Amino acid sequence: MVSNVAVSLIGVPTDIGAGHRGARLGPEALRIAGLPEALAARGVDVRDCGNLDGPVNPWSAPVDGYRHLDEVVAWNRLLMQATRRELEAGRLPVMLGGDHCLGVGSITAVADWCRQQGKQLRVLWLDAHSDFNTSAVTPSGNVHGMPVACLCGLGPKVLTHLGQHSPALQPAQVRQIGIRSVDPEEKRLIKQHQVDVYDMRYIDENGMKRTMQAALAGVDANTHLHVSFDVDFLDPQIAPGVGTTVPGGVNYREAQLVMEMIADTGLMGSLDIVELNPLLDHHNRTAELAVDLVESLFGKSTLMRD
Ligand SMILES: [Mn+2]
Repeated sequence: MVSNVAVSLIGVPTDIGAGHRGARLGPEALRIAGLPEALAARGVDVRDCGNLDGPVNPWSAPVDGYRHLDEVVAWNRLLMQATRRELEAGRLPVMLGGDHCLGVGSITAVADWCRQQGKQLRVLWLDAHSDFNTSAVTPSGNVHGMPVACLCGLGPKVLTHLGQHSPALQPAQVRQIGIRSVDPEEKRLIKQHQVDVYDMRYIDENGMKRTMQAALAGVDANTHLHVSFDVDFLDPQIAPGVGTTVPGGVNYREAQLVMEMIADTGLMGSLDIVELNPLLDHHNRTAELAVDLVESLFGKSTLMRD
């Protein structure tokens, strides 16, 4: 049970970096699925900051390898500022996305904050994809496939230099879990930059407990854990409401274990919930599942313990 935690929900209703429209409805779907009430029931002090208000999605073709780069930057700058504000207020920011390009803004703010506070930052990237594309190798130009690369200094200067330091992150600070779809050139980049990837085969062979022990190895009381939860991490059979479903994902029990093992550390300092697309969902069940898992992140156990 997490207590004395103050959480700020930051809605970011945009699909500016995605290949399908609809993730802009994610924040409302998470609220309707009862996220604020569920956290309050855990004893969490919840403040819903409402939604950020950024540019509309022009739904235009890529220019120089990026779709909607100006708008992507505008949304990420707004989110970075909002995230920093909540961190400075001593609160745990929870970003309600929106697509995963927004991870640049939230994590840049968190990285700046951790540097300032002398904290070690570890990013857990729960995702079907590595999101390590660059304009040179992206098949689509959709920036939601690029945030990890941007955070590690590969990408357009407007995104790699969003915060006070560039790069915001070193690849060694990132652990990717659930990966099962990586573009060929992206794979080369991941290997070159030595990103620590726990793909589905690793999970199949080692089990989720050992996977999480490996991903959490080396964290200590001075670690700030940032969890970037792309809903496509989950198997599409249980989480159909995302634009980029990939079969063979994490099942319900595995996902619960991931969340509970993160909660057990007591180190989570910030969270993204991204890529939920209610237009592709069935009766909001994916949002309800996301809320269920976030409850576990905040200490609700499915097991007969404490
Ligand atoms: Mn993603």
